[in-house]
Amino acid sequence: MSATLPLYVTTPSVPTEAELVALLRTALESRRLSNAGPLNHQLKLRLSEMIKVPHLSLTSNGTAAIEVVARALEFRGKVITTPFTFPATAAALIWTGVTPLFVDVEEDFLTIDPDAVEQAMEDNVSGILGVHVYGNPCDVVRLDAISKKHGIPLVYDGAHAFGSTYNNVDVSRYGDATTFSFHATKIFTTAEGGAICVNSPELHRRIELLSNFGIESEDSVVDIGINAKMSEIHAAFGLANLLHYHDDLERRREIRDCYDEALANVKGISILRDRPGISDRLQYYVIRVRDGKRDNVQRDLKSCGVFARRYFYPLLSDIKAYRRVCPSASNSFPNASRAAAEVLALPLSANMKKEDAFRVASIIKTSIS
Ligand code: T4K
Repeated sequence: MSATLPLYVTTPSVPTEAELVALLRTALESRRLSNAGPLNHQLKLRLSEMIKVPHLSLTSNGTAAIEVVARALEFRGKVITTPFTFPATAAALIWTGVTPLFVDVEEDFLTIDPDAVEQAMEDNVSGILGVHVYGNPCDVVRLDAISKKHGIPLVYDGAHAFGSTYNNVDVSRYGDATTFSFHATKIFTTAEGGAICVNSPELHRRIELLSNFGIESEDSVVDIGINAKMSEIHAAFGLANLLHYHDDLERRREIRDCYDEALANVKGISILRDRPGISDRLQYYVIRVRDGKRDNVQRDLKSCGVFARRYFYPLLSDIKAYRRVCPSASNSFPNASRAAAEVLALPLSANMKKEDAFRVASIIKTSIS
């Protein structure tokens, strides 16, 4: 059977036209298009039940979710985070007037290194923002202890981690708040969208207020909020997509297993490990290509119609615009720098066929041999 070309790093799952129209009808007939409409309510309920979290707010995207959390937790001064991430993580802090303080990541899982966090602590640090990179949870136990010891909030950017559990508990139950992205490239998508999960009802209330301009009622504005709301159209898209969500995960598992089989023990390559204790990591399939061959491999894949991505290169700490405003806790980030030079996210989506994964693996093997 022929492969599905071109192959992008990810391709969104979409509902059928009939499924989408059925859900959109509610919005079209009622003309309720935004501001906590019934479809938002329904999606919120479905997602909270699905991942078993007490408080979930929907947002317009994953970046706005981080901004709202930063305001809700009154981040100021510096917040310790990682340079090995998508620009949104640090940009959201900067846009709320907070300075990201970069520290290195752990060698194995590429999540923020708790030792580096501890070493970077200083008086004007008001929080920690870890990133569950590629769905691998941070070392939530050690980070929790550090945040409690210093009396500062702990937040996770879980843009890649929707639906993942760690020690049988949804990743978003750890820390004070977790943000998700439901962008088109994400495992569960509303086209554009995101969510914030928290355990505290008071924090949840504040987040809901801040996401809607701080408006409490028609005659009461209690805070300086922003517009971070999800529209009813996006909520409809999400609800329709949920109809296939579990099947999509199963398809992704099949593709992951094919890659695992085809790329095991290939000299010059290692497959990113799962942190022990996690359920599934199906957002990105990431390999590390050693000996400076990563960019060649990416080029060879591209010439065959396979668009793998160097998530995350360059490191934020190497980008001029970030260097200008973000101090670094150390002069170098050896683990993050090595990762930025070696990582390659291979195509992974529910639309792929098994032979696609074997074909990608075979191009890689030829490229590095
Ligand atoms: N924190 C982290 C750790 C994140 O990774 C992200 C986003 C965020 C926060 C912020 O969340 P949002 O505010 O975005 O909700 C993509 C996504 O745009 C971005 O959401 C994501 N991370 C990042 C890792 O990937 P690009 O610049 O790589 O996107 P692009 O347009 O090159 O798309 C990648 C591939 O996906 C394309 O080659 C084709 C395919 N694609 C893309 C889109 C948009 C489709 O098939 N359909 C589509 O509609 O950033």
